[in-house]
Amino acid sequence: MRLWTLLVIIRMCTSSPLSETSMPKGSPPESRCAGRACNPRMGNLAQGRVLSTQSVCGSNSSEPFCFYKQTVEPRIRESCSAAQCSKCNSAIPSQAHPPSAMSDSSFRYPDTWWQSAEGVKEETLQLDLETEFLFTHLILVFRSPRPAAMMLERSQDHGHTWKTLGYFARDCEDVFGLAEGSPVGESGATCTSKYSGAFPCARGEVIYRALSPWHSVDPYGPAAQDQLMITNLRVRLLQRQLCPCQNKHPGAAVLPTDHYAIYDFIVKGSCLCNGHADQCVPASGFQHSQQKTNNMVHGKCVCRHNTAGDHCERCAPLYNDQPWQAANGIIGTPHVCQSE
Ligand SMILES: [Ca+2]
Repeated sequence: MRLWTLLVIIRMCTSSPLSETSMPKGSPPESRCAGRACNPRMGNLAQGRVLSTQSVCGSNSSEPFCFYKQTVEPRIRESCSAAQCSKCNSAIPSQAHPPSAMSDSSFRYPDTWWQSAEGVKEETLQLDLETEFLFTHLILVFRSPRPAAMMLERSQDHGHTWKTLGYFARDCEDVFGLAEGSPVGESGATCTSKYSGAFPCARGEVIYRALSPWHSVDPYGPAAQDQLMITNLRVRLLQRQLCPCQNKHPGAAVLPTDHYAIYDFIVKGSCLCNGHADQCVPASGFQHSQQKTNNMVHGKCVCRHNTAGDHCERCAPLYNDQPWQAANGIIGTPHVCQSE
């Protein structure tokens, strides 16, 4: 994943020399966009935004819960660590585990987490964005064992229609009736069992990449836009599973461990500017969540290359000599709009 991210960033920063004549006089300094395709920095789209869930632990009163900190599968099952117990209460800050604890900074607050109510079978986590963004990958870090089954879905029209991006299950055939790894119909989504093991019981990850690492594609081309553009992202947790250590301790079966818990919900992506901006400002309709963050990824492009619009999707007035084009992210050609 890191290599792929690096490749895309390198590609997005690739420059090609620009002749002086195509730089209009008196335009603002073009920085990283001068003479080449450019893109705003990537970040966590969930940070500073409202993430919603169906339930939260201790929403009405104090609720006891137990968990396992077993981070690796023990060589001998008998050497499993014992459960630890605590309680949650959403009215007491030190015992609250709200959805916002998943989207805070994983570096500054590595130990804050969201937790569902005890006994829920399914949960839906949803991120609603105020405009279109590019989404490249998702990383979830669980505090409970990862679900035995879950789905990732996205919308490109503010929640009117949804498409499944990925299926995750311990047994793809059994849960979804899908053969592992083979693309489903037109959507091309696949099912994987890689991220659904019961171990580790804490800090297990689920990772989804919107483009496969060997896929060479222009990030501003129509194919990538269709694959990467989102307005909403939804994760459906469909089946819980217990930490296998729970069976190894007498009496542990009755402990309250029936919940989902997640440390981090990281939605890697960027503002969508068609290769014509390296900076974005708050889009209309943006509502700041209560959490403070310096690393917001905003949605309205500060357009360069004589382009205009929230996503630099058209030429600025008086620069319509040629039809508008997205920049080319592979070879770096900026496709600057020219004056008439
Ligand atoms: Ca956190």
